[in-house]
Amino acid sequence: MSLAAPTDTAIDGTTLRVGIVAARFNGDLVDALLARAQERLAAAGVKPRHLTLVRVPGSHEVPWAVQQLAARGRRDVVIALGVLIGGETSHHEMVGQSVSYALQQVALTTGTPVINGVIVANTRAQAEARCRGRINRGVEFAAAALEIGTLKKELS
Ligand code: DLZ
Repeated sequence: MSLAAPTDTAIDGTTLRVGIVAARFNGDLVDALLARAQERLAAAGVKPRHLTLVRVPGSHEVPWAVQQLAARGRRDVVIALGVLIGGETSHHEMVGQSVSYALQQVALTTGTPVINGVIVANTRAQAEARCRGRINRGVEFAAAALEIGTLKKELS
């Protein structure tokens, strides 16, 4: 764990149904996030047959696919993964904000918790550090999914 995130490390994920939506844009970095998240889920006992992975072109398309997986309570939690990197404009910030808002809307309208694993970075170096460097966001996203997915089952 890269930060002292207040997550419960003793969660049993053997019955948890998890959806993951991963963007293809900046695919090498998204794949690094995905690999770290999947390792953490597997370590908690999440079964491969309970894990659904959907790929979409870019971060902008992530919320729609998350909504498809989250609808009708078919998953206990959905993790959204993407990497937005700044260029000459602030386009990445604008997309990052709209994606963040949309993901929260999906969670609130479907009742299925959504983990916002879309990294918004100003430079590729910042993104690298968060996806496959010293800051292990993939593990953090998975740990958050285990905790909130379990809570969703308990409260349902
Ligand atoms: C077009 C675009 C750009 C410039 N940058 C990124 C990025 O850094 N990260 C990302 O996930 N996607 C990017 N995209 C693609 C958009 O998210 C989207 O797929 C396209 O605009 C098509 O709707």
